[in-house]
Amino acid sequence: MSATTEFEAALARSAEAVEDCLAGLLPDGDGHEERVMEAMRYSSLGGGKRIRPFLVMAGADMFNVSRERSERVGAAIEMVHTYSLIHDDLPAMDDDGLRRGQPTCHVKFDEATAILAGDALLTLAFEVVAGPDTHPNPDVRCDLALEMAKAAGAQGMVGGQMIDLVAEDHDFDVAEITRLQRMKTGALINFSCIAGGILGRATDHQMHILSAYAHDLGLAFQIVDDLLDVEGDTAVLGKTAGKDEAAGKATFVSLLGIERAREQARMLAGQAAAHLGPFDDKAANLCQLAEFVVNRRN
Ligand code: GRG
Repeated sequence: MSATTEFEAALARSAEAVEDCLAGLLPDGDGHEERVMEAMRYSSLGGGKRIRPFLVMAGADMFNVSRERSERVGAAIEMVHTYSLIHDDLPAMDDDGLRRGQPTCHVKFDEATAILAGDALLTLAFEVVAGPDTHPNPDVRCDLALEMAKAAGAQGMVGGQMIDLVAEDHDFDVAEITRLQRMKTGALINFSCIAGGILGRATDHQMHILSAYAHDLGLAFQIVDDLLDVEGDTAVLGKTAGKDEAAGKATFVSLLGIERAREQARMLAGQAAAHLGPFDDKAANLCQLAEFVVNRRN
């Protein structure tokens, strides 16, 4: 089996494992609250590349953490990610009708249910991370919850989303776009990369390496997202293409041009993998993921 095929198989296996874990963790009630639970399951199950859980699990594998534990943290970060997508698609934000190839949560259900489903997913993510099955040591669980809160909150993803909303009325330069994206997309990617180290009680030096990898990977991921918005096809993307230009938003592509943006993404992915040198072969999956991120089509 070639290295690429092996990696794709590993990605598919990890997506399947996180899907099973999510299915077991998501509530499935039958009272009057059933509708919000249905919406949570609708948006969380059966779609998405599951890159963030893969980062958690591949990182945790380097420290010999059991898959039972890392899958729970992978499922939790996927819940936070799914909440952000549900809320981002709302009419008050990006107002989109298509996500992961199917109608967005508020279109399938209604706005109020979509808001509640997002809220409940975010809350459940913390319940999962704080649960004793995630790690027997409460300090580890507390560290995970702390870092996940920082990544999701006003100094991370929510702050980045706020900057993105005001960006439409400003002429942002590359430095400002980089800061916005480091918060909006990079913060959750950073948490996903360091979570394995937290679970595995990595040294400060090892945590530093994981953060350096996350920094470059997150930016590469976002540049490719901008490229796909320009060059991608709605059917393949599973979400509406061409939205940035239609909204008149400055992106890495509008500021750098297609070729320089692509070059920059490749350079960052290579740099991300290079940071992992000290982990040798143990980091093979994380190195391959960096390559996957720049070659992805959706
Ligand atoms: C509403 C608090 C709040 C935040 C929204 C994440 C986000 C912030 C908005 C999503 C809009 C967007 C297209 C962001 C660019 C990067 C990104 C998060 C893309 C989607 O992630 P993928 O490609 O999606 O991992 P899948 O569907 O594969 O999980």
